[in-house]
Amino acid sequence: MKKLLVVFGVFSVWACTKSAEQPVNDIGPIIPINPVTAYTINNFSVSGFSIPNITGSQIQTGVNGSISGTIVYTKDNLIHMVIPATLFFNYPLIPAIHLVKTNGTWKFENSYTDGAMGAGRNYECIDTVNQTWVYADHGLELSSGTWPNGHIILMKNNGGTLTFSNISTARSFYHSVSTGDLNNDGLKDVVGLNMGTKGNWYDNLHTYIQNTDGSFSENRTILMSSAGGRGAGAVLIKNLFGDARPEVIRADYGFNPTYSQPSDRYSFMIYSYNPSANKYQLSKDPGPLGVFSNNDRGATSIKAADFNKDGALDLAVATEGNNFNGIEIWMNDGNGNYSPSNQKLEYSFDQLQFREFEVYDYNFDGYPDIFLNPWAGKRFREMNQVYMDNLIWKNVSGTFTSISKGITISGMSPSYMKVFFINNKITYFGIQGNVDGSIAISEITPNY
Ligand SMILES: [Ca+2]
Ligand SMILES: [Ca+2]
Ligand SMILES: [Ca+2]
Ligand SMILES: [Ca+2]
Repeated sequence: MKKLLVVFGVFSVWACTKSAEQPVNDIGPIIPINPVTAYTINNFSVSGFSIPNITGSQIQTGVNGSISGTIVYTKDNLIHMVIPATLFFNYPLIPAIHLVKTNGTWKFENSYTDGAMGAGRNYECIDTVNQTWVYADHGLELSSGTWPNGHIILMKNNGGTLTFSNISTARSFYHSVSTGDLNNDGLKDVVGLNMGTKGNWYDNLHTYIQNTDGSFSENRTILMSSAGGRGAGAVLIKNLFGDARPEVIRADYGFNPTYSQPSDRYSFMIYSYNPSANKYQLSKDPGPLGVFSNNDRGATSIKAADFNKDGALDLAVATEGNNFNGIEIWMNDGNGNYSPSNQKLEYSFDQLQFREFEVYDYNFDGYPDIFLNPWAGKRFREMNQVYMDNLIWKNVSGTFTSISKGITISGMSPSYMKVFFINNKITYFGIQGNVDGSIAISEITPNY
């Protein structure tokens, strides 16, 4: 049905354009169909607002530094944008900025001190109906002094306003977060992955079980991921195998003392629920199969999708390293055994930096495609131009490929771009904070 609507929509545009130029009863020479529009763009400026005790210049730096945390979602037919602005290396913390698109234009709605984050590093929507989101905040990376660390934060929509509250109890360097029903009570729980904590809970994975009143309680026993010193950078909760409970995937970051060669220190582990033990236990540890083939790398995010349409969920893992970021695809053999495919997307920093990526089947062919959220590099933008072709990794019948449509947008140089799928259409949001405290938003719909 979705596919039908899209095809019809495109056809309507052609039909309109054509009939405007050539009456239907004109039997003349065949006129070529007008070229399909490469993209549409709408530019906005959100200005004339202020945030208490924050200067325009701080809003500029803060907005431009929030590539990891900015989200866009729709609720009650309005499009919302939340920007957890951050100076990243120094105080003050900046209240989270809430923008809403009403009557076709973006407007400042409010700012929230409770939503001030040092670095909103990762997020997931825990409730799509109410648009409740969970954030992983790792806190400021102060240029001097002790890093304060941050919290797992719950963001709720209440009518037109937002509320923010801490799920976690002790401040930690939360780098990744995911949600799923671990204890099978119908309520989604939260696992935050930390790379250091101020408290005494030294597990990389902090599990918080949702209570019936919507609050969360820490649970240190249902999922213990003591991993012999293996650092971790990303977590995903997803039902990979065919039982009632989701699995928890924890991807390595940093040194793995189990492996002896510098080239094979990285991998991931999968935890599954064991009914007899009534807790999650390590079920798959694919080992050093060579995906993270340099010893300077670590995982920054994981997504699961059936990339080759064989019915078994595969994994896409983003990694970062010294002058490197990329995505690698691990295939599921159908029995939950994962092995790295030869499909890799690799960029040096001067080429393209992104944080992170989305998986979405934009052309509804059943093969999920990958979209990057870029913030630097000449394959993203150069000389006031943005190169849209490099932001999609198209899945053609299970094989990822770049596109060469030549979709280049001139006259813009956003600080970063984030992709979301609004009404089933790819929408890239180019974001740029300005020194007067205004925020420029470009909404781009590429015709990939
Ligand atoms: Ca639960
Ligand atoms: Ca399962
Ligand atoms: Ca598959
Ligand atoms: Ca597709």
